[in-house]
Formats: sequence, structure tokens, C-alpha cells
Amino acid sequence: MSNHITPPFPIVLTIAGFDPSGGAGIAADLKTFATHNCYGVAAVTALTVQSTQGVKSTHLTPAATLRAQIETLLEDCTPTAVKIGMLGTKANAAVVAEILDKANFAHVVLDPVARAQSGGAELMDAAGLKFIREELMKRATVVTPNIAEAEALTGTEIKDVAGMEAAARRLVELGARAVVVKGGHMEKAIDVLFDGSEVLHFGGDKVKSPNTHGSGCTFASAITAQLATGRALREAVLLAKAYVVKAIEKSYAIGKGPGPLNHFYRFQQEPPARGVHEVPQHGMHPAAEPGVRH
Ligand code: PXL
Repeated sequence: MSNHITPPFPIVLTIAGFDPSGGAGIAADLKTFATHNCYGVAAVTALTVQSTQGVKSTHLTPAATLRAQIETLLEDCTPTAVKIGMLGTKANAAVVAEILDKANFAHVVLDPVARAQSGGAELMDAAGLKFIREELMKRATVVTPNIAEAEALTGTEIKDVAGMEAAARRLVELGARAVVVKGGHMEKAIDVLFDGSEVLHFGGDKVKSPNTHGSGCTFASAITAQLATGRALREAVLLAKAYVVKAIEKSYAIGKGPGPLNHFYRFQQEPPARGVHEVPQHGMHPAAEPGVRH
């Protein structure tokens, strides 16, 4: 049976690692796409062993399996945009470069993940980082390193916003079309966009919450969803930042480490006040409802 239609919503592909705590990687991306009215599909580059307390180990998807996952999806549907997160190895990165050359994605967001903010195992090897710099960056619409990743990609230490700006310019010199240096870890949480012609700073108060696990992934996937739904890059970054800030404000303390963002804060409402309008279901006495104590 063929069901091939052009769906009235963008399909967005994430190529990233799986975080069992649901805060970063694939889970963050799919939740972010869903709340932006995009349908998310995912190819898993690695299974990580982690909680909010950090990454204990990573188990890479063999490159041939990663290729098969992506090719199988692309035989079936047509993503408007792709977000690339943790790749793990150069072999996986090389598969992605080949696919980007074959598929004609309208938007490619490259989040050059190297290490989790919570520390622990490396999420990319050195050869892979070199490959990102030399081969993947030029294939992306926008590259979204955090400070540590921008330092690793440029080989220069970043101390302030001027340093972020210099790194963004350097990454464009190295072949990126546009760069967002994510400043969430800096004191002021300013993000810097350089689109090849103009530098823009996206400011805002830093949210006082320890629960920021996956905020970098979420920022990049929100940018991807905004691009997929037709926004220009500047507007996409502005809206994505506003979304991340709100999702951190409403974040969850689920464990002992930095908790995940609340990707669905837009859909959560206060439970309605209990009242006489509530009719118990057949056979159920209100006193029997869980949570009602006498
Ligand atoms: O935040 C970077 C990141 C990306 N992808 C995966 C991760 C992490 C951080 O923990 O686990 C799968």
C-alpha cells in the first residue's frame, strides 16, 4: 500500500545519541520537534549509559547500522530538516557526510557535540572532531557549538562575548555558513550568531535553575524545528532561545544531578479545582478515588 502524500507538517530527522534519562540527545530532540508541530524521526548513533549525574559509558552504533537506519527512513519519507548531534566517531560522521551529499535537506543544523556538560565519557573522538571541522561544517546551514566545543573546533580559548564572536567568525572562515555559539555556560548566558555578514547577540537573564541537562541539544533542535516550519535563521534562533529559557524555568528535578528541561511546558495546565461539576464514573464513589483521604 502506498500512502505517499506530502504531509501538512514538516518531518524532521535527528541523528544523535540516546540518553536514557530522557533529557538530552534523541529524546530531547523528538520532544522539541513534537512541541513545535513537527514530526520527528531519529537515527541512533550511540546508546549512552547515563543519568542526570553524568555519562558513564557510550556504546556506538556500527556505522553500517547507522547508514541503514537513515537510508531506510529516507526511502520512506522526506525530512525537511536534519539535526545532527552526538556522532561518537569519525566513521559515523563520514556516513552522515555522505548522506548529506545525497539527500537534499532544506536545513541542516550541526550541533558538534563533544562532551556532556555533566562530564563523564567523551561523546566524540579526536578524529571525529577534525572531520566535523573539515568536512561536516561546510555541509551545514548552521553550526551550534557551546563554548567548549567552539574552543575545541577553533583551538582558541574563549573568555567572554568578544571571544565567542571571534570563534564564530573563525568557524565561518573554516567553512561554516552560519554559527551560533551557545553561551549558556557563561555568566551572562548570551548566545552569539554570525551568519557570515552580521553578528547578533541574543541576551536574556540567566535562569536560576540547576536543571539544564540537555539544554544545548534542545536549543539546536528548536532552531531546526523553527527552520523547518519556515522561519529565517535569526528569527529561528530568537524563538528557540525563548523556548529553551522557558523550558529551563519549568524544568524537572527528577534525580540527584541537573534535571531535564520541560519540553512540553506549553501543554501543561494546573489541574482544575475539584467541584460539584465532577461526576464520578459509574460504580465509583468519590471517596474511593486515589489521593482522597478521610
Ligand atoms: O548535551 C550533549 C549530549 C548530546 N547527546 C547525548 C548526550 C549529551 C549529553 O549528555 O547524552 C546523547
